[in-house]
Amino acid sequence: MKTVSVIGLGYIGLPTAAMFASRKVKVIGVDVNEETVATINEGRVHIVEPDLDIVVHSVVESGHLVATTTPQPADAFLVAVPTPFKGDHEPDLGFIEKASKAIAPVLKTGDLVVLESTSPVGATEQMAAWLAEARSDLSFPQDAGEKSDIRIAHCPERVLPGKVMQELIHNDRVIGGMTPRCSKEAAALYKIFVTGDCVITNARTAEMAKLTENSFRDVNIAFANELSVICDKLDIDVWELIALANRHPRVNILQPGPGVGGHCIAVDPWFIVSRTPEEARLIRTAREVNDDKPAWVLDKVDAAVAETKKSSAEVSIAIYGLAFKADIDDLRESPALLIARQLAKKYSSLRVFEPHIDSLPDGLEDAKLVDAAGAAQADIHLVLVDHQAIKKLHFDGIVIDTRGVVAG
Ligand code: SAJ
Repeated sequence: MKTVSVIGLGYIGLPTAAMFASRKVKVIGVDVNEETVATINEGRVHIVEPDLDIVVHSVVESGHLVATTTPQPADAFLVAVPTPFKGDHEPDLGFIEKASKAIAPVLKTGDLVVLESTSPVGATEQMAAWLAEARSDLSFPQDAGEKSDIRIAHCPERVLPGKVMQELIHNDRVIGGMTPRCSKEAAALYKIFVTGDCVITNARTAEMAKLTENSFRDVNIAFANELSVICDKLDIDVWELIALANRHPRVNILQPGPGVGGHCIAVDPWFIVSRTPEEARLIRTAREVNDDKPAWVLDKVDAAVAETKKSSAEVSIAIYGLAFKADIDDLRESPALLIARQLAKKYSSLRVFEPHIDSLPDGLEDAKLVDAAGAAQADIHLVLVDHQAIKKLHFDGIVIDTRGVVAG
């Protein structure tokens, strides 16, 4: 591959672009956001991911990575744009459609287009249809099979935020080409930096594999969350219970929390539910169980406030952690943030201990960002994230521990 173009320079696209560029491939990064493009071209990053800044700085300086807002000709195009859902949990492929229409004019015979975005089953075929519609002068795999001018594949990203730069290299990749030749070319592309296996299947199975992985985790977290609610009612320490059950050689229960956050696990299972609503009963219920957990935590806080016999204006509540999971600064789709914002509407004296941020986000204007000593003086201590810095603390007074930091 002489030139690779990555469309969408976000949490997946930018690290992937940087990885190819670090292997001396010429990379054209494309993003609709001018500020993102300018930041990258200065050798800086607009997202937080360990080691990403160092690699981006070096590949921009060496000239291997250049960012732009306008697609340019390349030999391979990797589409890594968001796939959110709409109002009723229906997948929104609008960004994939826009990206397809943006790259179509610069496609040429022999090019490979890979969809990396997590997508509902059928999205790769849909992308191929959009490309074919825009370029009737070229042939595509859905019509021309192995003889097509353009090769198309789905290769879902599967990296864990916080460990992206290692997992991109070491994780196995699922490669779903629209034909065997498409798969072969996509596998050869990823082999430029992937040391894990590039396992070949078809596009629909690759799409479903990614959704299955995140649904598997969601269902298992829902099991832990449901256990935590049951144990609370039965006066059993859920953390001790899970530790005991996990001593069984074939049991491995995950950890309860204040809900499931992030941009993937709380979204992707809906892509299965929306395609097969009658069949995906367990997957839907798991989503509901996890989505209900923040409301359960809020009820616990109300009960604790009642215990203090103080009014909502008098009682002081310390919140420990706002991020969507431990030891990262990412607040997007965070159940902890959702809970904090709800509490801020009701209680006027909120203190937030979140060592990974410098200022509080919208909705928490009246709350105070405090250090551990400032949090320690509160009447109620609400632990929402198991950051290392929070695990070290000693808590006095009423504690609501959603992460098992204090117990055990
Ligand atoms: N969580 C719990 N209890 C647990 C584990 C997680 O409550 O025992 C919560 C976390 O606190 C967080 C949420 O679940 O709020 C999701 O965190 P996570 O660490 O499970 O996953 P993500 O969203 O950071 O990344 C996932 C990964 N998928 C799987 O592990 C199957 C990652 O490999 C995917 O690439 C990523 O989704 C993605 O982009 O799809």
